[in-house]
Amino acid sequence: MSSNLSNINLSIIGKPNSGKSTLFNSLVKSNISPVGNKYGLTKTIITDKFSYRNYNFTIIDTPGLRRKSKVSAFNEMERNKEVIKLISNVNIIILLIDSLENITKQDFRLADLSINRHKIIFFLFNKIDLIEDKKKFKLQINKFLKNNYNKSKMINIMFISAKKNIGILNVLNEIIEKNKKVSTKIPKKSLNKFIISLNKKRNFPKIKDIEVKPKYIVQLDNSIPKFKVFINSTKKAPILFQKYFDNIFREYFKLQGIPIIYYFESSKNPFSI
Ligand SMILES: Nc1nc2c(ncn2[C@@H]2O[C@H](COP(=O)(O)OP(=O)(O)OP(=O)(O)O)[C@@H](O)[C@H]2O)c(=O)[nH]1
Ligand SMILES: [Mg+2]
Repeated sequence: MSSNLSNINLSIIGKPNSGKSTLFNSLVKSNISPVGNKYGLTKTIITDKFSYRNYNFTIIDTPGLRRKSKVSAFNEMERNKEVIKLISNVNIIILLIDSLENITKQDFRLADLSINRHKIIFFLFNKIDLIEDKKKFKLQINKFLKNNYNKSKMINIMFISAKKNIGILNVLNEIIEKNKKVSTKIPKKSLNKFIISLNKKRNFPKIKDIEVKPKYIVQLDNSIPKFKVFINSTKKAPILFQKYFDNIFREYFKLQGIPIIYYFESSKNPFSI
């Protein structure tokens, strides 16, 4: 029976003491991975499985990632290789962040590594039970990431308490949704409809008085959202236009939190649709 289930592989990464092993244990409903307030408790990678809805999850608990300044150059290099391997072998990355600590450059670096490898990444803020005004905190975090991380539309932001079991099922449901989305093929008809609706609105950004607009979109790969976008310009698509396009495309197809790759190309015949 279980062979009919789809597989989702996920890795939990993050700083020491953020609660990775607590989350791991809560998901596999056991106490396999040691938990505690001592820094660097988990020494090796621990893997286990559980199933939820129609999915077989494989989950990997990892040793905490220390700040660069705290490890030697050699160890840092070795750890980097390990992290890249961890990221490459799964489809979902859970970056666990202690809500009482700051978001660091390392978090953004890990997100970049994941996005470049077309993985879905969750910024999971743990220990939310220790935050008094949860609503305010969530707004602050969302605003901070929007203003400080240029790929904020490619990440998922959620809040949990691994210890008090708050929000964990929400995360699993969201993982399933996002996993479905990266593997869906958008019908050609819908892509065309999107272009038509854009042309109707006609609020394209003007760059040096020239209106750059998309003419035609082709999805290149079924499993990773990769699109070739033909534009009316013979020049390289301006960054401003690329940003505008990404925003409006994600909004239309509800693709927040998914890595999307676009290739912008000039259309040979700029007057054709
Ligand atoms: N209040 C609160 N404490 C938590 C939560 N999750 C984990 N903790 C506590 O945080 C401490 C560290 O938890 P671990 O699960 O061992 O953290 P880890 O990320 O696996 O740590 P390393 O293996 O050292 O990298 C423990 O004392 C946990 O009980 C939570 O949601 N709320
Ligand atoms: Mg641990």
